[in-house]
Amino acid sequence: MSQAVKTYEGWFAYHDFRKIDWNKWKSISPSGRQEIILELLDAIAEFSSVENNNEGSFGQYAILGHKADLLFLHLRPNIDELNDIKTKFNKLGFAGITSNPYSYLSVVELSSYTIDPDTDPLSDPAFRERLQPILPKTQYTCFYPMNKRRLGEDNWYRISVDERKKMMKSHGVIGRSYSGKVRQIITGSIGLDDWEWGVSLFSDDPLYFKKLITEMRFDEVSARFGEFGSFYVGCRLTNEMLSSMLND
Ligand code: 76R
Repeated sequence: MSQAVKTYEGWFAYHDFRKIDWNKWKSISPSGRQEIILELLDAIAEFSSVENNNEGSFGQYAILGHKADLLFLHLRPNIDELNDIKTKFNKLGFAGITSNPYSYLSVVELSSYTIDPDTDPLSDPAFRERLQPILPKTQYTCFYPMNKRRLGEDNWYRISVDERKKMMKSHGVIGRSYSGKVRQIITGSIGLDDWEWGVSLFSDDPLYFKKLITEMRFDEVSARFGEFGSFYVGCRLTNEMLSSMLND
């Protein structure tokens, strides 16, 4: 039996993907639409206010393609708050003109593969910041869920800890070569959602997503063990951009 990896958990993450029913939206009177937008912006102000006291983080994005139109991304210390957020959002007038094609529940996770066993990560402020991250204010985001394969010789969960460490080191070296270009937040979701991890990437240039992910595909840990779900790419929305997206 191989040894489980020690992990450190931080804030819980709720990726709430929404699709807008534009016909329904256009059937509402201009003043009714205005009311709904104002109510939505009020809720958004409340969602983002947690960042002021370091009690969570919030981001909103316009999603490209047919899979969704919007992503509301919440980080909070516990899932009770995420549940309250869900209920609050669903009571908004805006929720009535959207559907919920996808969502993802996970928790910010750092694994001990590349951490010196003699350090106490929890007393390190930089480490805390990685477990309780304020979402980067980059222009673009990319989200996808993934698994580590369990098939014959390619069973991640039967590989020795030393071998996994070696592979994760090489993975980290590729990742760090994108330092300053791509920020990643890895969230663990074993027992929380359908895949084992959520990968949330942030960059000011979407081509870096393609280049980084391509490079990782050729690295052993992704080439042998990576299994991926659907990809969602979004543009960060300011409140003004969100209002003008909804106004005609
Ligand atoms: O060295 C370190 O301090 C951190 C090293 C590191 C770990 C342990 C690291 C670095 N990652 C780690 C863990 Mn990662 N990561 C992904 C993907 O598309 C793919 O092929 C995989 C999706 C990307 C794009 C990515 C990016 N990483 C993990 C884990 C958990 C594994 C486990 O516990 O078994 C997963 C699932 C995963 C997946 N990784 C980095 C990056 C980037 C950009 C870095 C450098 C980050 C930095 O320097 O801050």
